[in-house]
Amino acid sequence: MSSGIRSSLWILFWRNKYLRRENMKRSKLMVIGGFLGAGKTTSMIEIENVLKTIGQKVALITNDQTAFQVDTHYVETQKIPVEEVSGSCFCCNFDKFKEVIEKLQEEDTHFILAEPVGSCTDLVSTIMKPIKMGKAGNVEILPLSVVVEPRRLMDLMNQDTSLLSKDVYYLFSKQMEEADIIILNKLDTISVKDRKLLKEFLEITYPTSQILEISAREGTGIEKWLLAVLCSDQKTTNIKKINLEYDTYANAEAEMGWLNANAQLNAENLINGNDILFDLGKKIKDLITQSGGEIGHLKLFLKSEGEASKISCVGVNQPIDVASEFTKPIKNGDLIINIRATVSPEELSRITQISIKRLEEAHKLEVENFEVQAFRPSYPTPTYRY
Ligand SMILES: Nc1nc2c(ncn2[C@@H]2O[C@H](COP(=O)(O)OP(=O)(O)O)[C@@H](O)[C@H]2O)c(=O)[nH]1
Ligand SMILES: [Mg+2]
Repeated sequence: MSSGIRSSLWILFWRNKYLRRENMKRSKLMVIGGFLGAGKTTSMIEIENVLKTIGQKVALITNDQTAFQVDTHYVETQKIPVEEVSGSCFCCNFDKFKEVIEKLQEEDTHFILAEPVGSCTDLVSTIMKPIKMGKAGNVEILPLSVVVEPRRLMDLMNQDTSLLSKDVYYLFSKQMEEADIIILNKLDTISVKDRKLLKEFLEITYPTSQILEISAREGTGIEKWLLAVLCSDQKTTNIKKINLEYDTYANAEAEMGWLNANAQLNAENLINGNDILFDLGKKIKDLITQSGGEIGHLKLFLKSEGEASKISCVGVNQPIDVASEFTKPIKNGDLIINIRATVSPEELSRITQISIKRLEEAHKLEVENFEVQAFRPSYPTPTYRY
């Protein structure tokens, strides 16, 4: 190829790239915050289900302090495009968050749904305002929604600190204070009377937030939420800068031990993957209860031959919830464990090791290539804070 042709092609390439950028539709970015186990991931999957019916291309961004995220793998099994920011929260690793947003924009994603770490707050100052100011490129930022679980809200309302400390409830309350829209989730789990009580409490305590009610599990209230988000005015949303005591916030975050692990399971004979996962979850839950801790969110995920099983537990007094199951027996699989609980990282590692060992003995299987990361979240140091 002559150098003339080569340089013409080069000019054409850059011209097309420029024109593509110019004509590229702005992606909408919806950030969904909320405490551990409130139902953020479940809600995002439901939102994607609604948006795809009108031809919208949707992608999710998951976030965690470290690798091996159950949410990412679970969303993938739902056949939804997903990107992960791991190693720190969006606010403390804004550059990575920006990189992922730009990648999804390049892929012509109409709607990006992003879930910050469940123990994160101060999102308006550290995420929403920087994005509004163009720090993550040409993306349209939608109002901040914060999902809330009725049981935790009831404890906050009753000032009941028997499960979580005052500092954790401070963080939980700050999450709602900065929200444009507070989403009271899991309506299917509460009585009409409690629903009324909680809604009134939210309206009185957070008078500048819009309160909506959903059941992400049943898919109710999702369209109304989307309507509220899309009818909002950019000028009057994402503006609630909270007065946040960072030392108390950091203490609250660090009260939780964090454990992420992955491993391979190999069985001698065919086994029931659903039973295995449930057994493991039950053992971990029992040991956390015995050690006097509260579970923020315990998630287990097992994948084998294109199928997966996922279970979750969001409190020592809460049941183990099965989100998806295998339809046939398995012989091996990839296991991911995510635990956030008010237990030291060392204790969480010990609990996990014991539970794995018992699983091997009870089900005649081997757990191999076991990798574990256990720690307490470090002091939050946001990239931007406006
Ligand atoms: N009953 C009920 N359970 C729900 C609902 N939404 C989420 N969950 C369950 O709550 C647990 C935590 O949900 P998840 O979306 O992972 O929470 P996240 O940590 O906020 O992302 C899972 O077991 C979900 O199946 C709901 O509307 N009703
Ligand atoms: Mg989640």
